[in-house]
Amino acid sequence: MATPLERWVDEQAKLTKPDKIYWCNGSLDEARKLIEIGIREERINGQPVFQELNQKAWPNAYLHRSHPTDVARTEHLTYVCYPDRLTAGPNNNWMAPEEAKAMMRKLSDGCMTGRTMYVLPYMMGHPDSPYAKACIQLTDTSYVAVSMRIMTRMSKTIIKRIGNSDDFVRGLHSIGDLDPEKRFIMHFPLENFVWSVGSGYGGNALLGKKCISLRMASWLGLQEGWLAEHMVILGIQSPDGEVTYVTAAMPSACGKTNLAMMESALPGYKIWTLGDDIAWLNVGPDGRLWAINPEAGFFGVAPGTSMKTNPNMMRTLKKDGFCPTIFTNTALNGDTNEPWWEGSDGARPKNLIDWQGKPWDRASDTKAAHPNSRFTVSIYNTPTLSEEADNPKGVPISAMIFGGKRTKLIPLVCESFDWPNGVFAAARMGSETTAAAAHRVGVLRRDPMAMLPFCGYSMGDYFGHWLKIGKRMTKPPKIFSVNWFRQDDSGNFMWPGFGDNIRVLEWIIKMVKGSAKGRRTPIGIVPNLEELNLTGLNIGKETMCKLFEVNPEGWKHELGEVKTFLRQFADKMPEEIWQQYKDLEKQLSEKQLS
Ligand code: SAT
Ligand code: MN
Repeated sequence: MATPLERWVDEQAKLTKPDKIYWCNGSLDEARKLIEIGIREERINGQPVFQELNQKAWPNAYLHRSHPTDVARTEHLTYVCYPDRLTAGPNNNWMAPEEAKAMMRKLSDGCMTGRTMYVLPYMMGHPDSPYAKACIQLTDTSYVAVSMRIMTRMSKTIIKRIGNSDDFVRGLHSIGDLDPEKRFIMHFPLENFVWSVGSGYGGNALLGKKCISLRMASWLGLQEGWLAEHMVILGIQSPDGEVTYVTAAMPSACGKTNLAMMESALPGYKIWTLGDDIAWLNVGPDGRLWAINPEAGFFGVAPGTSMKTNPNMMRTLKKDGFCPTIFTNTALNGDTNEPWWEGSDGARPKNLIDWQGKPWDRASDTKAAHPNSRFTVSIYNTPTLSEEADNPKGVPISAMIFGGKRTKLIPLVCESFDWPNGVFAAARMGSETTAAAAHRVGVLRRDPMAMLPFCGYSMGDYFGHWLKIGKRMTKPPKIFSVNWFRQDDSGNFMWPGFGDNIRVLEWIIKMVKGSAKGRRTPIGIVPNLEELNLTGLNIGKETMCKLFEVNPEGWKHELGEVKTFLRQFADKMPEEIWQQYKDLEKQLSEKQLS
């Protein structure tokens, strides 16, 4: 008798009609074989899937160039499919499940003809973790198969573990013909199923990532009482040796990865990395919040990554850790066969090939690497990997940090008064847009908890869920907002960022431990300047004061925008958040009068 898994794979094969079906075992040997196939046999758009890079300088590294229209997440083609639209909320595109399936069946009929279907058995989370989920993804490209081998814990043992059960998260993926008109990423949370056709790009195609670990998992978390969040997890070791674990949520391409691997500018501090993108958070029996990283790799933005901005990532990328590393849509040094991107170390090479494989035209104002070019690399290559990274229980979280790119208004750091006040701060978060998704760059977009593109159900219910989780904890993490990106009137960054952000983290730890008090403002508690270690920094007192200024006029304007944004969640908006809103409005008016 076939198992539910075998039957499901069989059904999908009948529809997609691959030439071959190959069940992956997750070994490193196999990953190397898949790379060979991608170099020598498989073609996408007439091009080899992989190209070997300079193995001496970049061990196990390969270059992949995507279809030129397939370079970022396509939020407008991403849907969640519940029987009713209200569950999806205004933050999601919605389609009725049967309609979505009929459309996807048409697009998928025969879409793997001439290709191999890879069956990928993998876990999100450590296999021993009670919070981990068993998943199966089908895909028709070696690029996705190898990327998933890097990003997840892939192993044939998961097939055994699933056994005769049908309790596994299903993902069906095909690059189709890469036609943007026929590209859809469909989620069926009620059926544990994600169906993606027409894109090979990370967040659209590596289904374990945003699709399963955020959109599907957030829905599951709502049912089961936990949180799936767009957060890094890090341990901050103080000079006394104690490690404090924190999470940080920031929209894509706002420096989460740099924060998770930061090299401290203050002596005696050390950052330990647990994850750079996603956290699954459960309330432990001790009343604290515990975090695991469901992933096992990094899918990071290459441009801007250098020994100056993120030395530990450069070490990670250059380490001979046996597992393949993939560069996608970076430029190439035509003389040395090394990957290159804007903001990397060293001078621009003379013979530079752009991300589409053409000689880079010096006279043009185009970038040689795509602004959303990426690396896919194993977390086990990381020199700062925390000892607790594989702890099935996860780590206890003392503080949660929320941040975005805001050139004005938002202070460098601010602690919320309590959990509900922190939920309100996170719900009104905004950020200036980046190149990680296909939309205009640099406009302010509200992005609550950095989850707007990833919350698999209405965010009104999501805020309510956060409030409920808060009530279940006896020792909830403290909630902080940060903003590394404030600019002065001439457009210069006011705070140095990167390794100097440890100064802010140090204050956060002091607040957690009760050794700093801060100063109360209507929006939360900001540091007294003497509580911040600014030794060795060349920033004037005036600038520091500006970084913590609360401008009532500016905040009133902000609140107006927040109101418009939150109103769209209508009846699903918890009353407690509106109460927070009113309290803040009142305090700002009082401040203005005083
Ligand atoms: O969504 S991706 O995983 O492709 C990258 C991101 O936007 O964080
Ligand atoms: Mn992300």
